[in-house]
Amino acid sequence: MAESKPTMYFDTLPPDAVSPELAPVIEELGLEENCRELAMQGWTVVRDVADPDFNEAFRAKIMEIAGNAGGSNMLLAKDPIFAEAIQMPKLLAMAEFSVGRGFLISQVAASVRPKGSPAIGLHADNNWLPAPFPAHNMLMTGCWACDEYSKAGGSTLVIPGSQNLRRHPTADETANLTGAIAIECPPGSVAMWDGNLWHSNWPRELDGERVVCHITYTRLMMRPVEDYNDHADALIDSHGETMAQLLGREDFLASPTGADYSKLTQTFNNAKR
Ligand SMILES: O=C(O)CCC(=O)C(=O)O
Repeated sequence: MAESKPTMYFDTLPPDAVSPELAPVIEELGLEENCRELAMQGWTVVRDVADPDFNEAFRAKIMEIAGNAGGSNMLLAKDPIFAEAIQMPKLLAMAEFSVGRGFLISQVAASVRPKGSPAIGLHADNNWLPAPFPAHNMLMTGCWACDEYSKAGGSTLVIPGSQNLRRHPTADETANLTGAIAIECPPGSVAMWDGNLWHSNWPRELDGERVVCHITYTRLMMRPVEDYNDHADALIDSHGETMAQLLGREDFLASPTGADYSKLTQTFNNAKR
């Protein structure tokens, strides 16, 4: 039987619109208010993403893999529970709303923060995008709070309104954290934000540790059309450093080991020049 050809769209959905195809899913999952909050304030908390048994098993697995090191990444490759987590229906629906149909997984990492853990530092996750940030969101991060999120417990901090500035914070803004508030939510919730929102986390003052899985979904665009991965080593051997840059080997993205943090600042700087 001949395959039917998809009809070409000639319009683009506005950044805060839910597509007609996604609307019934959002309604069934009770996410209308979350979509409104994510569009209007740049962040939202989705509760009960999984049942308490899953949350408990998820926390235990993260502790097993990352407990001693304080964190881990490339988690999809380390245990099947992460594939289950990133495909929870509420997360997939919010990701499609935020970063569009056909979105990709960008990062599945975990952090384990004991008492006294320092703050991560204020930033917008659009770290490798130049400002002004585009109207459509490019990157959606969800922090799966395996434990209760509170300020004393070292929860995520957000600067309400920063998402409207469509730029990276300055050094002063990063130091001052003016207007910062804590996200507070029960275990098993996922706090999520768009790539524009300035955020960090509070130092942890409580005993025990804060266990979080950081899940980032990204819009599908800006990948190269041609996949040279199988040819990259030979091309770089023959042509050197410029070829390494052209094939994405000189930045911290798409790293087979998760992220090459020695290249992180350089990558973020490149995006601003
Ligand atoms: O650990 C947190 O609360 C914030 C994490 C964060 O900044 C991120 O995942 O982009």
